[in-house]
Amino acid sequence: MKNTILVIGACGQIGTELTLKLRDINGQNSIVASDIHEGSDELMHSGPFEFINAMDYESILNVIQKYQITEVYLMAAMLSATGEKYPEKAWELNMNSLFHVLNLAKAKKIKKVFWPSSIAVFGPTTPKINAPQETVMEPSTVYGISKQAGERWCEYYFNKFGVDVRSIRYPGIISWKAIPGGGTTDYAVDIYHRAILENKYTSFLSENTMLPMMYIDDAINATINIMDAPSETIKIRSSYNLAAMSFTPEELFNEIKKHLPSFEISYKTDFRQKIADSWPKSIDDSRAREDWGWNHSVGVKKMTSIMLDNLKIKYRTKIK
Ligand code: AKB
Repeated sequence: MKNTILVIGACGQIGTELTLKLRDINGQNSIVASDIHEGSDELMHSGPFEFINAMDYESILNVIQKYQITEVYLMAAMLSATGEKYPEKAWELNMNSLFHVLNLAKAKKIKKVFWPSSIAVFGPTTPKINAPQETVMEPSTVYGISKQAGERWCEYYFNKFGVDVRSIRYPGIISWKAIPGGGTTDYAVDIYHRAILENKYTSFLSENTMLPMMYIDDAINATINIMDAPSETIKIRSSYNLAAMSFTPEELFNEIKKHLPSFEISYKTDFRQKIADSWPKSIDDSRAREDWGWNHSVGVKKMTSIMLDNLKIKYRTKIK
């Protein structure tokens, strides 16, 4: 039987491009997008869309039954920076939505689940360089705590109930189609928009803050590849480390400057600096490479060309 996929949180930064790619691969009618609000025209016009509040079990179940959904990608979450402003809401959204989907899989209403974790599961006591797959994890943000707890629950549901749940720890994701919302790594997206629109940028992270990052195409490929991999190759049922590149705001600025020589940067750090300082600078993702063949293809140079080329087109009428 053909798989029918529901993407919850389809209008967010990753959800948007994930849904479009899944529709390209599987045909538009096999992929149902859902969110609490509408998304881009491209997303809304490329296949079915349903309003779903990820905290409402019944609304998820109704859509699963209506379309005979077999797989769910749960992309709805409150990220690290917003989570610090609304700790209880972040915990509620991030945990309740996960329980709903895990319980639907446990009840055999769906066969497979993708749930994203994050580098935010790591904390100040984790090794900073090449953070290992298995290591000390003492996350200091609400978002990180929810992702760490979520990982434990995923592994528990797999071991106890045989739920086929798969997960990766996303680093900061850089993309141009949809804007990220409420993350600490968002500067690495914002900087490109400001470069094109204003030729200057004020970074909320300091010049030497190095963080693990990834271009969206690699993140989408990893997500689809881990879901397509044979079940026995997925040996880690909490969440896989995943990496592509690490850079600082200053290094990114210098790369953009090669394309826009008069681009200027200044630094004004805020509460997000402390969050960034609690995360590793780089990640050891050898297990994902060994187990299910993960490989990244975009580095900082290529990403910068893609971002600037596409944003120039997007903002054609607004560029000063
Ligand atoms: C954030 O900055 O909160 C996210 C993440 C690293 O999960 N982009």
